Amino acid sequence: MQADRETLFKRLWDQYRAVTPSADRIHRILAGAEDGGIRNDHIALRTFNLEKVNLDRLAAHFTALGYEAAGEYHFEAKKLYARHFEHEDPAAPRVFISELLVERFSPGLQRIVAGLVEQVEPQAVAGADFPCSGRPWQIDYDSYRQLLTESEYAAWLAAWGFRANHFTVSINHLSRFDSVEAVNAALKDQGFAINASGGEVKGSPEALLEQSSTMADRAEVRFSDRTVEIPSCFYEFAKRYPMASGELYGGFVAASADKIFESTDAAA
Ligand code: OOG
Ligand code: NI
Repeated sequence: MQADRETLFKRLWDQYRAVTPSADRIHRILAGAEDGGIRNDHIALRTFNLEKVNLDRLAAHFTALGYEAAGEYHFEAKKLYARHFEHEDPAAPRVFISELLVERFSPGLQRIVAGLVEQVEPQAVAGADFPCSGRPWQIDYDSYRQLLTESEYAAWLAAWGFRANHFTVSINHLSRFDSVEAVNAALKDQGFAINASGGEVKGSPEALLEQSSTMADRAEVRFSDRTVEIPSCFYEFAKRYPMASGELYGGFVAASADKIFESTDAAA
């Protein structure tokens, strides 16, 4: 079972790195000499809430590996619902899965998304590699642009499909940095853009979670009619604080997550 989990996370990581050249550079900056010392706090995946590919379908791959459903989160303005999943092994990253509430969008967006999901083979969704299977549909550039006018999330998902959209370094497990501010300063010094939506540090010690993220790298996507460079994936940094019990808080903070989603927006 653990071997299966390691295989899935290795595939997710390799798939993520392939379109996120910043990831290796950031690893080197944060871990320094003691490489291998990076602990992942969580990863995140995105999907549409249509039956064939919804949050539960993605989550099934993680619950099969021993993960259990934990917190749930609502994002009214972005029209998203999310849950996070935890594993009893503290070395296993949490998994944050969100889904777009497709029925709340225009008939035009609903039509495009239905056309994408129609192309998905149900056997592919059940396959062990589904969470890192990438984009199981064809999409033309105009449809991508149309989705972008209503939902950046919808457009990103339509272009990139099923993959980790970010990995998250656990600052609690770093030895050279102990705050989100210090991580941000080191990365900015090296020329990385930090997501400033809602402030460069999201959350607070009182909220028991502080987070920051880079703005996504850019990578080429092959649309059915042309190849275009668009935002790909980003890196996140999280520091958790102890609850009254002394145990580190394990959940997410919706107000912060709302801004982290914007890390895949095209840079302003
Ligand atoms: C997930 C954004 C939320 C967090 O840590 O709060 C998040 C996404 O961009 O898909 O990762
Ligand atoms: Ni995150």
